[in-house]
Amino acid sequence: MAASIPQTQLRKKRKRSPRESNPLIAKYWRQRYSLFSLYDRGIRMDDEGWFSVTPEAIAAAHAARAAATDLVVDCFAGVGGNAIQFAARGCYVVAVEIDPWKVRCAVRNAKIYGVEDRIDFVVGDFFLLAPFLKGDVVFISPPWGGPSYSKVKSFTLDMLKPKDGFSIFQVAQRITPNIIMFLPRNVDINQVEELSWLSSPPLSVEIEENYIKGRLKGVTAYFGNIASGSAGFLQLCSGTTS
Ligand code: MGP
Ligand code: SAH
Repeated sequence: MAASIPQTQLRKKRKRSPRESNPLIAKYWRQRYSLFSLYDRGIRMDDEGWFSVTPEAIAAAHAARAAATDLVVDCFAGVGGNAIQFAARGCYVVAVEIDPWKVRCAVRNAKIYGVEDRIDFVVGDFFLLAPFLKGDVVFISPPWGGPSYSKVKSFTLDMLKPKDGFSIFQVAQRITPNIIMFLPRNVDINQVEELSWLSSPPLSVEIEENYIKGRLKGVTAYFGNIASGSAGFLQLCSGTTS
């Protein structure tokens, strides 16, 4: 009589992908199709790219604010999540990113989405390049200091990297007052509103919450002509994305 083999031994163990077993990346890997719907076509990211890329539906909502003919400057382009959606909207994009490896990923990712012809990738420091850049819309999603950003009750703008949010905004404003800023969900909203007062007269500002499958992922502030609402008055809305 054949000895019975325990069921647990019979079940073949599924091989976990390196990303699935990397504790830093695993939770973002599980969300991979909401980050890039075309993920399986060969999307490339590094660790920072995984936890920083804007989910596709949110990036598409950002892009929908621009006119199809607009020139957009993406100041901190990462692996291309936002630049790709602006280009897919029809905009022409100057995508600035300091890390050459991320730019290589972004170029490849843009090719997968068929929009590489609409994006000029620039490897460089946004603060050095800004005086030479022109655009109808500026998009800002700087580093938030890694996934631990959510540990604090209130994320203040001085916690943004590589400079505080007020300095970043002031540099961006010299390109155009039409600014989109993607910020942590725990950001101090009063400080975000204060950014509009850096301009004289104050800029219109609209603040939107961005959800994916009912979970709050971030907060977007729109300034200038792309904000709904009147100058100096905060327009708060809950823009459920997907
Ligand atoms: P999260 O809060 O780290 O993950 O990032 P999640 O899935 O909401 O986890 P939860 O369990 O805490 O709910 C949410 C989103 O914020 C990411 O998908 C990115 O789009 C964005 N994001 C996160 N970080 C750490 C950064 C960052 O440093 N820079 C930028 N620009 N975006 C970030
Ligand atoms: N919106 C992007 C994610 C941006 S994460 C996406 O959807 O893919 C922020 C990026 O800013 C990081 O990739 C980081 O390398 C880059 N960065 C940091 N300092 C910079 C600087 N001084 N100039 C340009 N890019 C910078």
